[in-house]
Amino acid sequence: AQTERSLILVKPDGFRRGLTGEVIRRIEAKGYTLTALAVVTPTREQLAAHYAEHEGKPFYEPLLEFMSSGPAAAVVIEGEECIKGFRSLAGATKPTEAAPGTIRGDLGRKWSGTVDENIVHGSDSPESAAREIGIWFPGL
Ligand code: YYY
Ligand code: MG
Repeated sequence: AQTERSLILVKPDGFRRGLTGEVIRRIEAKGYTLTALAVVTPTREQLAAHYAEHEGKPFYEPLLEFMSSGPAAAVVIEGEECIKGFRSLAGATKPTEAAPGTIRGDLGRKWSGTVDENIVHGSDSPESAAREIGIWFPGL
């Protein structure tokens, strides 16, 4: 197991609901280190880069619209296998399917409509993490 970095976003729904502290509390309680932390208002360009893999999918435009709906928190965390570990903390993509005990399972409230508002994003691989950190924290 090796030390990794992961890029976390507290999405506009989570930020609006005042859940940024709760997400950070769970990250710290798990033992991961906070490397960078910022409140960001995502631009279309940042979101298009961040979600490039989903371009053309039915939920792509609603997703970018939702992600543009207000400020978010961007966080870089560090720790042993924290990429997979944070995704375990986050739970399944759909709040209806996310297990209790996870961020999305415990706190996710919107599961109907064209886009899942599921509170958090977490990188899914070391390559994604490096790319996403470059989008939200250029130069880090
Ligand atoms: O990595 P993760 O956030 O769990 O899911 P992705 O498959 O990368 O999708 C990104 C984002 O898009 C997801 O968090 C919600 C939204 N979404 C959706 O609304 N409906 C889908 N069928 C798939 C994804
Ligand atoms: Mg993803």
